[in-house]
Amino acid sequence: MSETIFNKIIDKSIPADILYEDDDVLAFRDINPQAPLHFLVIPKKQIATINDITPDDYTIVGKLSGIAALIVAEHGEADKGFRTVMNCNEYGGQTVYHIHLHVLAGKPLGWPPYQERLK
Ligand code: DGP
Repeated sequence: MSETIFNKIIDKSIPADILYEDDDVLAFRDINPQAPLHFLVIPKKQIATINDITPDDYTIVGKLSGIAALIVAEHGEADKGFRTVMNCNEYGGQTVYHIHLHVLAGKPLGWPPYQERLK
């Protein structure tokens, strides 16, 4: 599996605005924010896509949501609400092949996220 830019953020060879870190999870602000608070929560272990998650990863993948909620609460946005999204592959809009939970908060978020008709 080829490394991604997120490995460089994990090993601190490129900077990021880090919001949370422990032995197996890192959270940092998205470089191209789509909401007043937009950050990514990633496992330090590289898992390329949701399709590559194995049962051994279920605990860490669940932890991404728990840490997301913790950080949103720290920013005072938990009660108003927020959205988490994990894109997968081309049709899902994934551009970095190291799974990451997008967390968007701080404004009302439209739903559905696009207006194309179902084919
Ligand atoms: P996705 O399209 O779901 O794969 O989202 C990838 C996100 O990663 C995108 O919203 C922008 C963000 N991103 C890409 N490169 C960097 C980077 O070098 N630093 C930070 N902080 N975010 C990045």
